[in-house]
Amino acid sequence: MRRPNVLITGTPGVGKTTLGKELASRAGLSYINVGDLAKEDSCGGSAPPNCPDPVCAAGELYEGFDEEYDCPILDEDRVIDELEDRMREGGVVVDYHGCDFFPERWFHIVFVLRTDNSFLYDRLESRGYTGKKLQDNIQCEIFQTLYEEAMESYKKEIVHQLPSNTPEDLERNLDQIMQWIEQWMKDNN
Ligand code: DAT
Repeated sequence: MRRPNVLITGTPGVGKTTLGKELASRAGLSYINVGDLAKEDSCGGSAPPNCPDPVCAAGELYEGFDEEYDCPILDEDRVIDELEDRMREGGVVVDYHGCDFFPERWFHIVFVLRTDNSFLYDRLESRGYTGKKLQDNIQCEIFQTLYEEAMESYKKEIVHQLPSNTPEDLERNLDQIMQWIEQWMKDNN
């Protein structure tokens, strides 16, 4: 049975993980958080390239550390190699705050979650973001950076924006995506 690959993208804090995990669970798909992929080893993702574990796969998925933003820099080519087989099989929900480095052929549909500033500000603040990191993420949402990145990276007709402000939005989005998946499965099997 063929199953679609779904990309959930958007600014940090818009609700990708909340939606992605619930969607995967309801639809019986697998869920991959690309940011967490590299953290699944003993260093906890916090310390590459200085992980004490000599065979740490996590360190291999990073190519450095961004001091300004206090976050690891993904080695995009290695992430792609790591995921290729699973993506070819299908049935994967991918969650990441970037989308231009994935192969276009991987995804059958792309959702860009959007959140109003006031909501997003509160969510990022309660996540402990402050100063430049907080401001830059808010600006990323204002400039619809991820939406434009998605529109440039995939066929426009497979890219959809979804509001992600309230729990009602979440439920509506889940219902809509579930319907789309069911239709895709009918059309492709
Ligand atoms: P992301 O994965 O995009 O960084 P998240 O799923 O971790 O975002 O969500 C960030 C916070 O916002 C978290 O506390 C859950 C909450 N949240 C997510 N979607 C929401 C929604 N539709 N309505 C209200 N809160 C939401």
